[in-house]
Amino acid sequence: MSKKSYDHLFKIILIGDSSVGKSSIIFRYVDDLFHDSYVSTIGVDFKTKTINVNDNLLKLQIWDTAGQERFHSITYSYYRSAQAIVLVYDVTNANSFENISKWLRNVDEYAGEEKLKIIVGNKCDAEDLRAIPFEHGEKLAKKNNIEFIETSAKSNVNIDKLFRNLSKVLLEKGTKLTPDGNNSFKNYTGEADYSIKSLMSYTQSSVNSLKSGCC
Ligand SMILES: Nc1nc2c(ncn2[C@@H]2O[C@H](COP(=O)(O)OP(=O)(O)O)[C@@H](O)[C@H]2O)c(=O)[nH]1
Ligand SMILES: [Mg+2]
Repeated sequence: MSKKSYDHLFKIILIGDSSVGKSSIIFRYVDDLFHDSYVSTIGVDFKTKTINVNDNLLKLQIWDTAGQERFHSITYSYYRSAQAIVLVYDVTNANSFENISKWLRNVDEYAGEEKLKIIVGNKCDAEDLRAIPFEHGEKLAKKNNIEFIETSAKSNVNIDKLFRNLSKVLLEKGTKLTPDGNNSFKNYTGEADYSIKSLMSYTQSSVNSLKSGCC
């Protein structure tokens, strides 16, 4: 009889235009590798990493997208079982930033229910080529009431923090958010359905630590 090797399983998916660095972020996080020229297709749909957060073993199943990105249409089935959605753009590519709004609409349309979301501006190491200032990313995220962080898969900036803090929020949701519990989430209404559906309104206060700059 095998004992479960983790306490919680969280599914996190990365979406965004092609070439923004989604696969690179996952590679860096899971394998601590970076490929400068070309990141080959992962070959499987997800990679897993088990981390310890507050004495809980969390198994993160991190899903990549390959190919579908250019259609801006990831299927409902891809979104529905995820607990968290990471929307990635490339700070050196204005188009990829403008398309974040499309990706957000896509999530609203297909995810079915509210998910924990975060906008990620990747490639913040490439300061010379930067097209989107940090503040623009921050403003877009604020407008949509979701969190924001800049990362670099290349220089390994904020990659660990991105997943660790997402995991903390997911864990808090699972372990602390009870109808009569003394939770730290603002706007909590005390509804019986305190599952992930209600999470998004609370994330503003609970993941403030995600709000940090980059390079
Ligand atoms: N400078 C820089 N380049 C990156 C970074 N992340 C990815 N890249 C490069 O951007 C290209 C596309 O990356 P990839 O992970 O395949 O993007 P995906 O299509 O979103 O999965 C590759 O040439 C990577 O080496 C980063 O943080 N900084
Ligand atoms: Mg890829």
